[in-house]
Parts: sequence; C-alpha cells; structure tokens
Amino acid sequence: MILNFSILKYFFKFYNIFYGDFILYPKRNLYRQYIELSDFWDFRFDYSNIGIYEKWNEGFDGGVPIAVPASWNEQFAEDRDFLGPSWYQVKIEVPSAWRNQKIFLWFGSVNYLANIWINGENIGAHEGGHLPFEFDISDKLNREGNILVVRVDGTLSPDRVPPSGGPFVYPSANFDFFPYCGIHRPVILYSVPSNYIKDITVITEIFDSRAKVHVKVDIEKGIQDEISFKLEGHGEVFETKELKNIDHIDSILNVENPKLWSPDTPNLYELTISLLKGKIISDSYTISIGIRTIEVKGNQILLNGEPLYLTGFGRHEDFPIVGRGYIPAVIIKDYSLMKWVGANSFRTSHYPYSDQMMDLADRLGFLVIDEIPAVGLTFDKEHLNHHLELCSQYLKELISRDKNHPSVIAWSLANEPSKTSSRSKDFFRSLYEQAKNLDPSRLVTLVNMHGVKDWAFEFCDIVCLNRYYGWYLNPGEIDKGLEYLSIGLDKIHKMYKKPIILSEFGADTIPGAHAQPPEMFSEEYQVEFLSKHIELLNTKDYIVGAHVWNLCDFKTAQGIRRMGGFNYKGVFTRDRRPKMAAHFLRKLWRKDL
Ligand code: BDP
Repeated sequence: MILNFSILKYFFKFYNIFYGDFILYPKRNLYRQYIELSDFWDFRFDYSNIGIYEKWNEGFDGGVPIAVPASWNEQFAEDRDFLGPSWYQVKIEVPSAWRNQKIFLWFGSVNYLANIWINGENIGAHEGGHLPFEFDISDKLNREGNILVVRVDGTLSPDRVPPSGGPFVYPSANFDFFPYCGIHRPVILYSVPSNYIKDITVITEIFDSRAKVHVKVDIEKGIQDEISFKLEGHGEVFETKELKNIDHIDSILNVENPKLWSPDTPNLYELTISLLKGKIISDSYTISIGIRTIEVKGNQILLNGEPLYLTGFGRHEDFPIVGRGYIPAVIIKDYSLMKWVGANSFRTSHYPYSDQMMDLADRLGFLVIDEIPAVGLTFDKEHLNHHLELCSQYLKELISRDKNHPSVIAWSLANEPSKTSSRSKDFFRSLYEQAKNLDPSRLVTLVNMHGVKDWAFEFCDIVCLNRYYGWYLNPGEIDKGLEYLSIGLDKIHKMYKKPIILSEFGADTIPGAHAQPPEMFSEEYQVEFLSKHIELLNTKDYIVGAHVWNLCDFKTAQGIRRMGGFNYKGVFTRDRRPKMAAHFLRKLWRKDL
C-alpha cells in the first residue's frame, strides 16, 4: 500500500516534534558521559511505504548493514536516487552508572524528516536536514537492552524547506546539490545530572584595554547554591560566583588586556560554568569563546574596529560514497586547503555545517557566514506560512547552536529566493527581526540571485550577491560580462549604501581541459574568469568580500547543465586535488608568500 504525505502527517501528528530548544553539544567530563552510536546499523528501504503498517517501528527483519553516519545514497550498488522513506535500527544499552542521571538521545543531523522510536514507542520527530535535535529518554529505557528505530524520509516536496519538485532535474531538487538522505552526523546517547546546565550564551564587548564577557546560563531545576564562572586562557584566570537558585543567571567577567580573536590571531579562552552545592560540584560545562566585536560602519564590516576583507569560498558537505556524511578527515583537509590558498572565510552554503566544522573555524581563524537551509524559496501563497514556520524553526535552532562561535560573523536568512514581492519582504522582515532578537550581536544578510530585486536588503546589514557574468550570462565573454557586473554592483550599492560581498562567482572547469585562447570549461578560462573578477572587485571600496563558487566540485542531481551529475565549479576536484585556479588564487590571496 502506498501512503501519501498528508496521511503520514496524520500519523505523526501526535508525536513530540522537536522545535529547536537549547542544546549544548554532548560532552564527557566528571559529571556527564556519552556513548557515540556511530557504527554499522541495520537498514531497509521502504519502497512501498509499508513500514508503519507492518510495525517496523517495533524492530524489523530483513535489514542490511549500513554505515552511520553517512548518506545512504552512495553506499549501495543500487537505489542512489531513492529518497525514502527508509528505516534504521540499532540496539542500545545504557551503563548502570547512569541510573540516577537524565539521559538524552542526540542527533547531529538527519535529512530530512526523522521519526524515532525506542522499544516501539515513539519518542519524537524532527523536520529539517542540517541541525541537531534531541529527546529526553530517561524513562524510556530498559536495563536489559533497547531497540532504537529511526524512519527517515528525504523525499522532495514543495511544502518542505528547501522546497522542491519540478521537471528539470532528477531527482527533482529545486537546488543545485544532490539531495542526499540519511543519518548524516553522529548519534549520541548522553547523561547529565538531574540538576544540570542547559544552555550558555556569551556576548563580548571591548573597551580599550578591557573586555566585558557577558554570560547567561540556563539551568534545569535551580537547586544549587552557587554558580561559578571561570575564564581561563593566555596565562590568566578570571573568576566570579553568583548566588542563586533560579533557572537562569547572568554574570559579567571583566578581562584586562584581552587577547582578541581574529583570523590572524584566533585567540580562544576556556569558559567553565559549574553548579555548586556547598563545595560539591554537581555539573560543569566548558566552552571555548573568543573576545571580538563585529559591526558595520558605512561601507565597511569592522572586526574589533578594523575593516575586514573576506577571501574564501562557498562550499558543500560532499564527498564520494559518504555523500553528506560527517568525516573528520575531510573537514581537516578542507581547512588545510583553504589556508593553503589564503582564504580567511566561507559561507555555509546552503545549510548549516557540522558542529565540528564550526569549532574548528574558531580554532583555525575562519570567518563564517552561517546560512539556514532556505535555498530556492518561491513564496507561493499555498506554502508561505509553512515555509516561514520552518525557516523560523531553523533560524532558532541555528542561532541556539552557533551563537557562541567567535567565527560566526553573520546569519544568512536564505540563498537565492527565486522571486520576490511584498510577500517576500514581510517573510524576511520577520526572520530578520527574529535573528536580531535572538542575537543582537551579529550581522544579518541574505544572498541574492541575478535579476531578482531583494527588498530585504533595505533592512539587512550587508548585501550578498551571487553573479555569473561570463558564465550563464555572456558565456565565453568575460570582459563584456564584467562590464555589466561593474554597472550592476554600483547600482545596487547606490540603492542600499551597504557593504557588498560577491558571495558566488565561478565557472565549471573540467580538470585537465586546456584551451588557448581560454574557452569555457577549460582550466585557463577558470583562471581568467576568477582573476578578472577579483581585479574588478578590488576597484570598488564598498566590496568587502569575494567568495569563489566553489571550494570543490560536488555532486548534483542529473540535468543537462550538470555533466555526469556534477557541478565542476570547484577550484579543487571532488577528491581535493587543485586545479590551476587554486594555484592562481594562492598567489593572489596569500600575503605571506
Ligand atoms: C547559484 C547557486 C548555487 C549553484 C550555482 C551554480 O546559489 O547553489 O550551484 O548557482 O549554478 O545560483 O553553479
């Protein structure tokens, strides 16, 4: 029997849906423990959507092994394009030492819709593919062992975000990256004391040789006598204690001669929050923080009062076989390549990246424009409200997850909304206000496509433009294309009088293809294309960043514009080998060579 989506919605209506509350990344210390469930799980495609009727949620037979985390699409010889539903299961046991603790089940990301059962009982659901969610499962577990079942539905549909459906590519994504599905990031079972730290929010201010570190702590059950705040780093310790037994508390740490965070000096401090009852610590949590400010003044973005120029890329979480799955070594490699080229920044195009990617941006000194997974929005009346609800949920989840990263300088509300109108203006106005309410300390932007007037730039702090002159427009004629680009940039700057980042420009390039004179798809064309763009951008004082599209070649759906199902605009290949353009950018961007 085939179930359609609306019937499934009815089935799932009563479930506990996760809508982005506080989540601190699961950590291990004296008070908290975790078990990472990365492993081979059991897996079944549910081609006819019978799993619910046959009660696969209680545990199913006939599964095959699958690697978790990783997309399912490229792990098997067949069914690359099947987007679900599919089912995962794994057995879990919990150490007896966790008996009096609260136990959570945390998912780093599941694309797109996840429904979760333990021992047949539904514990919740989550919509949206790139952000963490968790459930309190303290009273759901048996001592003898448990079966965890996850149903994942990654089908493309106009009422989801990103929205999809259309005849031009297969699978019918409305966006230019493969719609990988599955459990993409680690799944972690973790324990905390019953009186525990739920959330920490840090904002820093700088006054000459002093900094104020504002810290807000949210606590589950306020039974502690005291909360201690300890900031350590660069040979110094700053400490304070607050006496309180409520569920949240604010404090300020004054830091003399702070070592500021910037891409050149990614100085971090360790902030440890502890709950105390008398002298006994009941919970403790440490995060790395950076002291820095970010603001817009006139045509400039200022970091610690100094003008910034962003060099870097749009990127994708994409690698052969694992698809969008989390692989630590690829993250390290990408950072190393970005450093090698002289990039100081990237945008998380077109969805939030893993927690680990964000931690490393802080450590390695990268500036990040952090984007919610709102790509290709269309604002048709039928789906408008639901799309806004989803975008607002994603924004809440993203800011809650990434608000303490010094690397994050801006929130991006969308990539290339495809048509705009007064409806889109209201849509983005409400997301903009939400972002500013949740986090007044950062900039807010959205990323615009050629030919679309984004009314939202009237209120956004910076303007991000994707432009493909000399490629989709004026193909083969870089110089002519750049004349149009130059006129267009000046016009937009005159209109909004805000700093502008060219957030995408690029040319598909087949590695090893050569031509003189340079011709589209050749390595020479990519070099000329990028060099002439950057030369033009350098003549405009309101341009504060150049993000090449893309760091690496990546997988897409099939369509006439995508040979073999790939976008070849990377300056590195999909397996991270440099094209000529990577060497060229390195000469241009590395100031130390
Ligand atoms: C831009 C999109 C990006 C695409 C790129 C391209 O933002 O996702 O991959 O075009 O066509 O418009 O290469």
